[in-house]
Amino acid sequence: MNAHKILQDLEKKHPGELEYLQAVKEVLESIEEVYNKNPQFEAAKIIERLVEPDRIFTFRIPWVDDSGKVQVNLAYRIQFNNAIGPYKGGLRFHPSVNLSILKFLGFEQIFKNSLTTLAMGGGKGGSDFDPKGKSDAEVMRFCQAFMTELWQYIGPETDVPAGDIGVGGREIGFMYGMYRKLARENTGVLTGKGLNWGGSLVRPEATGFGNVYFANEMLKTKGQSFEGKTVVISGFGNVAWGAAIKATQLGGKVVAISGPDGYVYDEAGISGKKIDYMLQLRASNQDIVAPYAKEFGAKFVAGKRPWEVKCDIALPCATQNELNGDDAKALIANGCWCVSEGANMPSTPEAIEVFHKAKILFAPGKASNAGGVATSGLEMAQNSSKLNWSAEEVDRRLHDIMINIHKACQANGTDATGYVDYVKGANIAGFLKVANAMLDQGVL
Ligand code: NDP
Ligand code: 2IT
Repeated sequence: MNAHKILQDLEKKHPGELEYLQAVKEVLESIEEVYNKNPQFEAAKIIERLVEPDRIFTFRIPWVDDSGKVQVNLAYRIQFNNAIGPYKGGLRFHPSVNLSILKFLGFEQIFKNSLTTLAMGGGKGGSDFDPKGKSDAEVMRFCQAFMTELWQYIGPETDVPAGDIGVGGREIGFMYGMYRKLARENTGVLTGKGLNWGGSLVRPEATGFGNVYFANEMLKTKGQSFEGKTVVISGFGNVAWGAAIKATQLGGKVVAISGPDGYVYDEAGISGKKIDYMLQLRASNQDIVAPYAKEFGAKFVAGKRPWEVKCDIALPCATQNELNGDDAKALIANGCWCVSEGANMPSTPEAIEVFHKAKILFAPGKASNAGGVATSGLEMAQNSSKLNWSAEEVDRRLHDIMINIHKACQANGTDATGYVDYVKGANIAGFLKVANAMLDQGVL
């Protein structure tokens, strides 16, 4: 494989799809050496078959808002690769959603799902619908309209969507209801369901918990733990919330969270009731974190990201490319020595280079945020067997999965000096399983 040549071809075919090209470039660079050592991959054109999705569905969603006006949104479902299991991945509702963003997310999902050790392929979908300022009734009508189109492409053994930015329990509920009505069946076709209708305990917390479990494994390699450490988190959504709970439980002090409007600095630590308040903020559909500062007498820094706050551990949990090279330098200058991504691709390539040069602990999202989709896989297992597991059982399995992903990264990413390049490790381990499955199954 000539990674440079493949990228050049992709740039020509998909000009302007910056996030997608960024995600592909990172994987190609990480796996090039292993790929070229195994000529069977080249002979089967594995990489050419992996970088393009199996198929993309694009559809239009008309719906009626509360004032009686007709609104039209655009939506997609990308089925990227199902060599090791049904397509699996979230749905994102955010005005920024476009094909490039969903293709990057779907591509990353292939390797992430492979790392979980469970049988799940990669997929992603969503819409440019903006939940901000919408009433519950509007969200319901949109979700129902969305599902009247999506339902024909998905199924419990075919393609199993879940939540992502802008899609939480409420949206999954509205979509599941419509699917059930159209398909006339009750199955585990979506994950992140409510507990009364097939959901799994711990799924809401799982991405954030998993991220902290992964970070803890990294800290252990240095004989350290979360105890007494200062933690900065970006975002205030589902992932940030779970990470704040677990980091606090393990003895860390979370001093910052953020939103598109700026960040909150709470020197006393964001714990207990204050973490519960994050849920209220999200449910308000207002898209701002500032009210936290007022409620709890903390400092609000408008228009800034939290990477200027002094910390030991940073957990970026908001969105892609939210931490650039300068932010990375600022973190390191302030003493940060562990960064574990809860979001998908939050660090730019320049930021990752800064972390690697400084030899700090750095975990890429496809490894460290895999706990969310892994627990979706556990929800699917419970649905198939028509059983519910206890919170302890799910959490134990999630914890084991994160420990195993950490081991896989170490096994494939440790260099001659003993430094672990978790990006390389995650990409190689995730890739090999899928590539070998594709080889076994012939040219498809
Ligand atoms: P939520 O919608 O619950 O929260 C998303 C957070 O990111 C919010 O704080 C949101 O603020 C902020 N955000 C979104 N877009 C932007 C933007 N363009 N600029 C600045 N801030 C932004 O989503 P999740 O917590 O579920 O998702 C967060 C990240 O974690 C995403 O990268 C997602 O892909 C990833 N992830 C999620 C998993 C899950 O299970 N939910 C699993 C694995 C990864 P606002 O909405 O106000 O813009
Ligand atoms: O990015 C992700 O892994 C998710 N949004 C969760 C996907 C899932 O199927 O649970």
